Amino acid sequence: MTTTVIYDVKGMTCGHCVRAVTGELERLDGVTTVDVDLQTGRVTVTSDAPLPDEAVRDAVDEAGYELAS
Ligand SMILES: [Cu+2]
Repeated sequence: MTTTVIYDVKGMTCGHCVRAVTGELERLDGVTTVDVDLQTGRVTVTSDAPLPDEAVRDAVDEAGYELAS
């Protein structure tokens, strides 16, 4: 079942940040697309199955940013 969730990521300021976050999230099992809106910090992640919150949080952390809320 395809799932789309929008996350708020703090601290992204440029295209490099976008690529870092996108790259880490794309490595998660089942993720098909990652779309980052730099202006708003909104990250839209589509996956084949629901993603564990913890996995998403760790991936964003790994990229060097922070998941809001
Ligand atoms: Cu940057």
